[in-house]
Parts: sequence; structure tokens; C-alpha cells
Amino acid sequence: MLKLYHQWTSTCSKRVRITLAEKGLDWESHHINLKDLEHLDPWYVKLNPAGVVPTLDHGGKILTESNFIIEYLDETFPKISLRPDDPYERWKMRNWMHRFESILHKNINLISFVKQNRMKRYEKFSEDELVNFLSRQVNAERKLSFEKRIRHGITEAEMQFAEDRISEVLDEMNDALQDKIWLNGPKLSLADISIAPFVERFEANDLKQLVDWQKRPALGAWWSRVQELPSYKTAFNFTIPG
Ligand SMILES: N[C@@H](CCC(=O)N[C@@H](CS)C(=O)NCC(=O)O)C(=O)O
Repeated sequence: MLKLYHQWTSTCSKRVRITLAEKGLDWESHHINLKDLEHLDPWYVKLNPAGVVPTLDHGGKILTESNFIIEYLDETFPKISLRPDDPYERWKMRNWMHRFESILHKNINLISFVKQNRMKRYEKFSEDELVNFLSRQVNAERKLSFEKRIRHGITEAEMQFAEDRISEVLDEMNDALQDKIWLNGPKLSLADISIAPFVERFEANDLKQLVDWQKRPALGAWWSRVQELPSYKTAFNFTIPG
């Protein structure tokens, strides 16, 4: 009934896997191989016109955008709720999720490109291969961004700019967590789930300024709690089939 098209290391896929585990829902896995550009295959783009993972198929209803998918799951399977009851707190939850996607995700994507040496793969491309790769991108903005990164590289100033924008959001989180266990109060919410895979990415990319928990102790304590969640462990333990 629930089929998830996802990739094992993808942050947005992890959001959905944590939510599924937290809610105790059974699901079928369809792993998408990003390295082989399976997410740009026409059959997949029909499901997800942006050509990104994850995509959820709920009995034929196709859903994209990980933050919206997890909210859909929470509304559709309400037994274990991951949203605050109060409408204003719910607005705050959505506001966090919006900031995580529009600021944090965008900027960590640029940093990961450098830190995970993704350029290496594209540097080997001949001009024809590069043109072919770019022509397969379904989203004009992504195409432009790839072309700029591959042809002109990423400057130190751009890296610093990205890190500073992430830092600002982490400061806000640290402030919000001064008197709370979770971002929206005493109960784990979709906002906590939405950001968790990205914090792990900051650690994996060894971004020392971002994971200096002495500088942001409330956030550090929150991060320890997140890593202890069985749902977090389940989502992160998913490995590539075969
Ligand atoms: N806003 C989308 C973003 C999805 C996204 O960017 N997914 C990444 C993996 S985390 C992806 O599929 N990247 C493929 C690519 O870079 O070409 C969502 O939340 O679902």
C-alpha cells in the first residue's frame, strides 16, 4: 500500500524513512540509483517531475516533496501524531520545515558537492558527455546550477556564504531549544525529523563550525536525543540493496 522510491544516503529520503519508522508503518522499498541517473529515467520523471528522490506511492496516489510527504503520512495515519495540536505551534513547525528546505538544504547541497568530491566524476566528462548529462536534467534551475558548478567550480567565498546561512538557522534552533526538548515543545514533531538528516550531513562533511556543540549546547543536547531515537537508527541503517 505504501511504496517509497528513495535512495539510501539521500537526506530527503531519510526524512520519510524516519517518519515511517516513528509511526510504525509498513512500506515497500524501491531503491533509486542516483549515481546511474535512474532518477532522470523517463518512467521515474513521470512520477516525480523534478527528477529527485523521494517519491511516495500510496495505493496509486503519487506524492513528492519530502516535507509534504511526511505531513501527508502524519495526517493519513493519525494514531501516532507527529504534529503539535495547537494551530500556532503547527504553523511554527511548518515554518521550520520551510526554512530547512529553502535555506539549509540548498546551502548544504553546495557544500556537499565540494566536500564529497562530486566534482571528480564530472571532471572526467568530455564536452559531449557534459552536454548530454546537462540535457538529461529535467529542471532548468538544476541544469544551470550543475553547469555553473562543473564549468566554473565553487569558490571559497561561495562555500563560506553557504556555511554562514546554515549557521544562522542553527543559531535560531539553539535559541528555540533553550526551554524545550524538541523544536515544537515536549513532543517530537515533523520539524525535528525534517532537519535531523542534515545535521548528520554536517558531521559527515566535517563542518566543524556547524557541529561545535559547545557553541550551541541546547542544539547539541537535542542532537544527542535525536540519535537515540529508534526511528532515526532504523532510517539510517537502511543500506543499498545488494
Ligand atoms: N525538495 C525536494 C528535494 C529532493 C532532493 O533534492 N533530493 C535529492 C536527494 S536528497 C536528489 O534526488 N538529488 C538528485 C540530483 O541531485 O540530481 C524534496 O524535499 O523532496
